Amino acid sequence: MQLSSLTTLLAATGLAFRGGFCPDTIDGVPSRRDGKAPATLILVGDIGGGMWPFFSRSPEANDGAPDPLDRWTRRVVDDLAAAAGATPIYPFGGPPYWPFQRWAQRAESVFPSPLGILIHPEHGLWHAYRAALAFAEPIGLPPRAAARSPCQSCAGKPCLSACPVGAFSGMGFAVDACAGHIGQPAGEPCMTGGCLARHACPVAADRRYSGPQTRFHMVAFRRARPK
Ligand code: B12
Ligand code: SF4
Ligand code: SF4
Repeated sequence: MQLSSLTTLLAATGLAFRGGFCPDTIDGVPSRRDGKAPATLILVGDIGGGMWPFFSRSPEANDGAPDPLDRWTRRVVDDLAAAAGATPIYPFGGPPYWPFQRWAQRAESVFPSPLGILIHPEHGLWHAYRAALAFAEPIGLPPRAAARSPCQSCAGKPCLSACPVGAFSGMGFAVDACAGHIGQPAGEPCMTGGCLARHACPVAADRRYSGPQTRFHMVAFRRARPK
């Protein structure tokens, strides 16, 4: 398959090409369904909420059953992978989880931010990974853009001081502090407007998710948080 054919298939789903790489053993990419080792792994995902109009109008988003985004992703990406001759791998469904953030750093120029989420020089913190596609054949990939992390030159690092409960103290993400806050009335600004730390980041402010998408992810996070 040519990359251009894959991007045409992706355009009909709202998902975007998120880079790719030729896996080594150390990358821990599983074998394909046909038993072959993948020659190319391509990541697909959301950029700036591009998938939202497609997902929000889907049957899964409106049937009231659990995990609508994961179910939508599986249906759409399973079909796309079958058409493209790829084996799909998903970031959800664990534990254990496939190391998508490690794979993402192999696939494109993204960097760990102080929030734990990867930052992209153009998309900022407003992107996510929905699946990986394992191809048996080598696929021509665009040259990787030379880029530096925007965090390196970010003067005040406002993301680190915006959380009302100090969930990002340099010791990782204090999930319990965050979860405790957003479960209380005082956490309503985070629930309706989105994570204040993420919103404090000045990079790619024009790619922030819409209100409904933000709220959807926050509700899903509140449900999924470790108890
Ligand atoms: C379990 C999980 C969580 C757990 C625990 C996170 C943690 N501390 O590890 C919880 C439920 C808390 C969580 C929360 C969120 N998560 Co989460 N999560 C995952 C998941 C499913 C597995 C992570 C894992 O264990 N991987 C296995 C290890 C071996 O893989 P790895 O790549 O080598 O590990 C990396 C991560 O652990 C990362 N990491 C370390 N500390 C932290 C802290 C945070 C907050 C995050 C996000 C990552 C992170 O660093 C490792 C090295 O690169 C991944 C998907 C995936 N399969 O990777 C998403 C994932 C990491 N999450 C993601 C996101 C966006 C979030 C949220 C922002 C969700 C939201 N509301 O929108 C929140 C953050 C909270 C907030 N205030 O908004 C995205 C990150 C995208 C990106 N740009 O990097 C991922 C990749 C899912 C996706 N579909 O894209 N998450
Ligand atoms: S506010 Fe600055 S340090 Fe924080 S994620 Fe954005 S660019 Fe990086
Ligand atoms: S959602 Fe709110 S409480 Fe949780 S980390 Fe973000 S700013 Fe802090």
